[in-house]
Amino acid sequence: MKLFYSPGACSVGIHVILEELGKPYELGLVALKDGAQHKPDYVAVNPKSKVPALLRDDGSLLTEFPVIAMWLGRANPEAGLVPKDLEGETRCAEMLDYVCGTVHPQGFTRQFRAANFTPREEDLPKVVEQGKTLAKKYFDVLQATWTDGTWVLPSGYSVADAALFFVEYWATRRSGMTLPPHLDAHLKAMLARPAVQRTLAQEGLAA
Ligand SMILES: N[C@@H](CCC(=O)N[C@@H](CS)C(=O)NCC(=O)O)C(=O)O
Repeated sequence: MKLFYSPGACSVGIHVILEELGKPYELGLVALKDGAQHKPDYVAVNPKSKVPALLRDDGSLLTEFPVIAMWLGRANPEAGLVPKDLEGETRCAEMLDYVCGTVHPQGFTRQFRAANFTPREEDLPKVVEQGKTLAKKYFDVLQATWTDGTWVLPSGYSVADAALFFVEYWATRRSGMTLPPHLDAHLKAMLARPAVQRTLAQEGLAA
């Protein structure tokens, strides 16, 4: 398997899952800061020009964070990273979808790629502010609906934790935000995991 990633991008969550699984994989660097996602060699691999993308051993490519995360979890049941019961799996998918479909694009893409949201240069600071306001609102929803314990699911650590991790990491390391208590404790618990520490070190990111 080969993970196409960019340091500190949302692909860091899939990188964490691969480290948790402990099976061999390769990393393919797609440096977003250099626009590598639009260069022909990567577009030939992933026409969507996004990371993460996972090249599987059969040569097929998977894209979209929630799908890659669920596939890795389901393909490696012994790791216990996706609940086996219907309710647990559904709640796991619910968090993946919220993080990747709402918190990431509406909260953080607004902050990091404000120009995607307005053609008017004078509006860029407002878009960034709007992103921060939305991200705070989404984190407050997660705080208010937190079930029990350290991890996203009451049944224990899952791929949903790796998804929540990347937006918590962005919030605190890139956006200067303060997380509400459950999320702050969650981020600290994530940072204490050896798989997360290896991932951050491999991507050259601060713990
Ligand atoms: N829907 C995709 C979104 C992935 C995404 O937006 N990735 C960002 C990095 S965090 C990216 O590749 N951005 C490059 C660009 O937009 O040009 C998913 O969930 O995997």
